[in-house]
Amino acid sequence: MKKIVLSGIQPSGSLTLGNYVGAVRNWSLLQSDETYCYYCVADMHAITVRQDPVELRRRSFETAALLLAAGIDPNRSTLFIQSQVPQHAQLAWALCCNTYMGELSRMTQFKDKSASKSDENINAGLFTYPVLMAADILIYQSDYVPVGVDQKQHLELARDIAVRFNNAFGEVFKVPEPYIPRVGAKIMSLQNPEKKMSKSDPNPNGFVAIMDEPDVIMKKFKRAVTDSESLIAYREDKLGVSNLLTIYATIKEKSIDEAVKDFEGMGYGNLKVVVAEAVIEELSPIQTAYKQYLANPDYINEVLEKGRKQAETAAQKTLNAVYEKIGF
Ligand code: ATP
Ligand code: LTN
Repeated sequence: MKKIVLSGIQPSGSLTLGNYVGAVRNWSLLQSDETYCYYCVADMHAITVRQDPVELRRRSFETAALLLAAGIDPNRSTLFIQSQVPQHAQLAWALCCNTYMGELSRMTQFKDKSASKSDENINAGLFTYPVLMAADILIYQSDYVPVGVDQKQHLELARDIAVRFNNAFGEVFKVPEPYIPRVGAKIMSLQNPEKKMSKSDPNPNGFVAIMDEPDVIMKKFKRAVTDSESLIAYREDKLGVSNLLTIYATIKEKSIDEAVKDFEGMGYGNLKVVVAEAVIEELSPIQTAYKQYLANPDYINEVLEKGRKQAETAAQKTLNAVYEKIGF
């Protein structure tokens, strides 16, 4: 019996180094003879923030191309667009009716994302977002969900919902486990190392996009905020420097201690250049592959159509069981 892996990413901007290190890199590494993976472009999650329709469609497509370029193999994994598999939305409703307002109010992502808005401008989708995410996960009977640490709370909620539903109606859902990298689970903004690197950051200097040109990547790292101590160490009060060390360690597959040793005796100027070079080297083959995939849109459409069919078949099975239990 293969373990089922599922994850998703929103097409809400250009994929960042944070998305790559915290999640997508693991998506690719998790493909093995012992697993079967479902990876989705979460366009339904993206519309919790107003999107331009033409742009959203283009970005969903490009995100799929980037996932292929980052190593998602459509012969071993199902790659699909969330909105093309309507069972997710159908299950989400059933789960909504088994989720408490109190639970959703405690979600830190909701609190953060709604903090800047007045009450009447907060849409209900932003509030029920984690229920749709639970549906994404539970509908495939997933064992593991590779995500960055910012999604841990949503995953715990998905587990709670699964257990609650199973207790009320009988065993239907497998209870999933998060799969969070030990190092690199939260890459911070290069401009404000107290904030996570985010693709919807209005300041592009805060994030490195996977498709940024080498000179842009170098410039962004050179401008990265550090501190005035001039000591390369991994410490809680040195968030900027620690973030650079984390990026380097994950990409080079080294421990933090080994990373610190590599920079012994160097200054911040050198640190920034060496980290930037490591990032440029890591992203270069992905960038090349991405351009090749985009030049062949028919192939991407074929992959997504195959993915849609495979996902739909698996999803419908769980949905049937749920509908049976509920009394539909
Ligand atoms: P947005 O800024 O639009 O909220 P995002 O950049 O947070 O988007 P998501 O699509 O919400 O990206 O996340 C996709 C995956 O990337 C999730 O598993 C998430 O945990 C991970 N991720 C996002 N940002 C980071 C980060 N800075 N460090 C590590 N992992 C991250
Ligand atoms: N909400 C996630 C993206 C996402 C996801 C999922 C992650 C949508 N559906 C299912 C894991 C499993 C985020 O990263 N913001």
